[in-house]
Amino acid sequence: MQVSKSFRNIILIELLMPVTLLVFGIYHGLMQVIYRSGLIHASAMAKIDYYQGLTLHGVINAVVLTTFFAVAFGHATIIYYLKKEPNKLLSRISMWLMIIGTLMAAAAMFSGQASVLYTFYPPLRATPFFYLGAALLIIGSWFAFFAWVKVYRQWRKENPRVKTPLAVLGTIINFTVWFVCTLAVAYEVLVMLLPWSIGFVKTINVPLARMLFWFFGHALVYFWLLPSYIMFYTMLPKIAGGKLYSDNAGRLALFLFLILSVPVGVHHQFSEPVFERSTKLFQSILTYGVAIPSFVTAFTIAASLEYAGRKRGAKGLLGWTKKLPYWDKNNFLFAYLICGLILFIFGGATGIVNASYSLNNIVHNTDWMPGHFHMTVAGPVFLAILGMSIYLLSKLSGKEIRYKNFVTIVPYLWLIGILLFSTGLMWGGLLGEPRRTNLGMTYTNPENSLYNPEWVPTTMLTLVGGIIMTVSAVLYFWAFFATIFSKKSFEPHLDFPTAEVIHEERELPILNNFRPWLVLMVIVILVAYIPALTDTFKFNGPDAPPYNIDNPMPVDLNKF
Ligand code: HAS
Repeated sequence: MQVSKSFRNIILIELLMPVTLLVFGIYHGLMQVIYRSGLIHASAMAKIDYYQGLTLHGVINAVVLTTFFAVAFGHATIIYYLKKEPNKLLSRISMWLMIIGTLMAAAAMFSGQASVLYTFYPPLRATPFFYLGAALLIIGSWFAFFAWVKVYRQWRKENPRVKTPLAVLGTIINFTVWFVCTLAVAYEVLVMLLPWSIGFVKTINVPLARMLFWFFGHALVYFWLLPSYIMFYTMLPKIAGGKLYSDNAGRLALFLFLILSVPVGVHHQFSEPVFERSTKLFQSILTYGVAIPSFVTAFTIAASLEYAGRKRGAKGLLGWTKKLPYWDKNNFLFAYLICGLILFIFGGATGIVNASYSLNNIVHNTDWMPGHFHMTVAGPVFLAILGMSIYLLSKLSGKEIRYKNFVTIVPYLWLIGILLFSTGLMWGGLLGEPRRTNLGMTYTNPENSLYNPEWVPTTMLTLVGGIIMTVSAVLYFWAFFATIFSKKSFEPHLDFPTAEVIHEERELPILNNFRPWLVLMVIVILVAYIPALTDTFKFNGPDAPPYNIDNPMPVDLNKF
């Protein structure tokens, strides 16, 4: 279908800007494995300090890239499936707020005044520009959502009997979760961190700030994940050569995310004494609950892929796995989505380990954790973003993708890289290797009295994985930027491969109505978070003064 020039530009800018920043994000990822393996024993490289690089890596890859992509992909799905364009003014305001916010946060990080990692836990303190930038990025994404709600309501009025297209349902659910969870982080940033960072207030309630962060932080991971789920349900069966096994299953999974994505944040804080055991137990149970929509997805998508494989002539129990279009250059999206799914089998399993209160005690704050989350956010999420970004870039700019061989091989290299990298991290984690630590300065430096030879093979394996991932990313950038700089060769348009369903299922009104799910969402959040909130006031201890990452003394000591 045709898309107006202004929307084509909005989407293309929202894809181009984060992919360009990603060059720095990937570079700092490589630096992490180099520092930690002990290949260098330094606290900084090219005047960028270890924690500054780690902050750039986390914020660019996990916050900027994912938010921009979710908005760009959201615009594309709304326009394509509703055949209507959202309000242009709101969409432009959204884009500019996100760009300005990102530039402010980037300037703060590059200047070394915001080395607070992507979780920006107080009492670590950043310059106010960082917090303002983060707030603008989030608020900008809300404007896009407001524009979609408006256009969706119009569409609903005009099509009262038509089922909401699955991709649109997914987009609206995703941004509802996002809107609700970002209210908490907006409060944390604007009401707590910003005045404290400017110096208007001297101290901060650390447990409250962390709780508000994780209210946002775990829902954030599903905000990253749902665009990939939209692709798994609506596009993957088609590009695999088959059909979707169950549309109702997809709707159910998406609605379950609406009620269960937010009220699980305390599972990141199991080791914090501020929460009562009952608060932790309840959120731990809900965490097992939020794995259910992913199990539903695993079975539905596996059944859809099996159908595709059998249609391609597969025989036997597992013959279908060999008949899928793994190496089809003209259908490269398949490779990105299947590699993401394979990684998510391990990412999901390790998440379930984390959810157990007792097992969590062993792995929390060790390298197990980045091992887990690179098989989720750097697995299905990142690969779907890469695949879809170059796909949309080509369609909306009217340029043929250059170096399709590279584009097709990227996800397989990435898959191998992540498998080695995460195995190294998780193996190290089980041996007590700490996360967020420049191991090369001490534990992996034979000259240092703290040297621990047990962590040499683990960090070396992580290094090999990290190098393969970097090679894969370089090939992707090569193809992406070569495509941008190539000549236009066809009329720009928007087109998504969209799967039909295998059999028409009975229409269940509950799966086409947001209201009951929204009510349930509010109830579950209140039940899970009222005790958590009360705990942070009951057991919080004295408020904390600000610190910088490189100094164990509070900032501006004279004042405290
Ligand atoms: Fe997690 C920590 C629990 C999912 C990301 N998680 C993190 C952090 C991040 C993160 C970034 O309970 C660290 C934050 C920090 O900096 O401290 N996580 C879970 C659970 C799930 C889960 C239960 N996490 C994710 C996703 C993420 C993500 C998704 C990003 C996108 N996570 C935790 C916990 C912690 C945690 C604790 C805190 C730990 C601590 O102590 O700090 C579940 O949602 C997972 C369910 C997934 C499945 C897998 C389904 C499999 C599918 C693939 C099927 C394959 C097919 C292909 C069909 C049940 C869908 C077959 C075809 C062939 C050809 C083979």
